[in-house]
Amino acid sequence: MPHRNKVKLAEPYRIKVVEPIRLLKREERERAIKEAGYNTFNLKSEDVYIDLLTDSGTGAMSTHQWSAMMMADEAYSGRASCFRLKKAVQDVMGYKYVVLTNQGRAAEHILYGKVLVKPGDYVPRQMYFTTSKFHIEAAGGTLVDVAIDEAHDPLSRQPFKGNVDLRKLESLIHKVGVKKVPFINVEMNVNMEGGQPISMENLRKVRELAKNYRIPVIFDVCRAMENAFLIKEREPGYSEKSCAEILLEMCSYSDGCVMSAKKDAIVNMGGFIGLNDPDTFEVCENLGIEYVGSKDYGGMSSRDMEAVAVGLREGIDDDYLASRIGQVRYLGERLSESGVPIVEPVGAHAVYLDAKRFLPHMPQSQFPAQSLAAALYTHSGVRGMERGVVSAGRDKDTGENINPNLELVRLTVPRRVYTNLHMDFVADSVLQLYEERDQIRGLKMVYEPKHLRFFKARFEPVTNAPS
Ligand code: P70
Repeated sequence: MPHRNKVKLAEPYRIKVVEPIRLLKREERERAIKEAGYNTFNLKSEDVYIDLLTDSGTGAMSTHQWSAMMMADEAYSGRASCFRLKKAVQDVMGYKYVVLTNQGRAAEHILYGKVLVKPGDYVPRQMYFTTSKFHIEAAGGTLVDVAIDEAHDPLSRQPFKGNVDLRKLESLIHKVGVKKVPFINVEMNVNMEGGQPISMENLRKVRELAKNYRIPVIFDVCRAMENAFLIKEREPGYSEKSCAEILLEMCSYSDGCVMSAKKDAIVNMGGFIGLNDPDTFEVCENLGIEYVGSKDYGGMSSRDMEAVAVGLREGIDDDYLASRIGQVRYLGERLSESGVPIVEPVGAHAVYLDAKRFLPHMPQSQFPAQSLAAALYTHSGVRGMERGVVSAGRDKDTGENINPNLELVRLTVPRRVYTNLHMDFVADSVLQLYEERDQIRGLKMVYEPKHLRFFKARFEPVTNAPS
């Protein structure tokens, strides 16, 4: 949080509307998690006390956003709301052309799946994200991890663990040939690494390398604003710049982006593709009309668009970002000070429990992160999300489970929703659970959807009988 005369500033807002929550009794929570197949995605949200499943679409909107929604122009075509949103994207991120979608994965479907990736292609990206990987693979491509080695090590305290390993990137291009690399995909504040930022220096170098090979660079900017704040804090030469200036420079090193507005733009629904090339824009806009909605709304109502337009400008405010990231850090520091194993350094949008070190007695075949997320809910009504072997899915060629090095439970903090007392409750509960960690039992999967299995998979506790 920012300081004034060494006194920590409070949140830059006051709360006008509240949403009651309550903690169910232990027996009720046990019943709820069993009925949910030990998958926190399957829980009813009214059975959850503190919901840290995701920061996506769960933020609290401001008075400015709510009042802008009243000004929405819901005409079919030529909507004023559409122009306001496109102008906001141009002002805040600098992309010339905007294709509206309903959320991030629709943008990925169109740009990655339908336009850029051909069968047999390879797409480098720091670390996979589930929906991005799905759309690249569905189009016959392969996602290749070009994250620096430190990204796979939960203990490395490198300040920019989200950096691209340029050696890995270049050797992939040499190995498969430049024609088989349709674009370089760069994520900001890399989600599956624990919310780790990429540096401006690295973005610049990726851009130079891409230029040499004439490969487009496409960013996933859903948490680029939070990444901009970490550049301001950590990278030499940026402390005097505003996050808004930093974000514009970041985006200048790309040819386009996909955006899930549900994160940094603090809305419940929305997304877009940002582009600088008019021909790619034309193709994407036409596909948008086929798949999501006509060009002036793209799957959003104008109310949604107005909220995104305002949210984009609010989300890049320095004081807001300091308070938001300060809260996540507060939770992370309370846990790490007490010896709970988490991914270091604490990310911008979430704290990630390291299930391998939390539950050293549990083999990865018993889904430690899934088991820990279920145990945390049962213990205290706090809902986190598995980000380990269940999320990683199966190898598309061998059909075997992919066993990622990072076996994590993500405690994702919604924007402007909880107070630090909520964070204290979460920290105290995780600490208590850590003391009882020997009692946490593993799980076996009893229902497995073919794709993106983590959303719907079901589990049962393993019995003590030898398997
Ligand atoms: C989360 C959400 C969404 C997301 C993302 C990045 C880096 C694209 C998207 C897709 C929601 C989610 C999605 C899949 C699995 C679990 C959770 N992330 N790129 O909670 O955007 O959801 O709008 O289609 O993080 O991290 P959208």
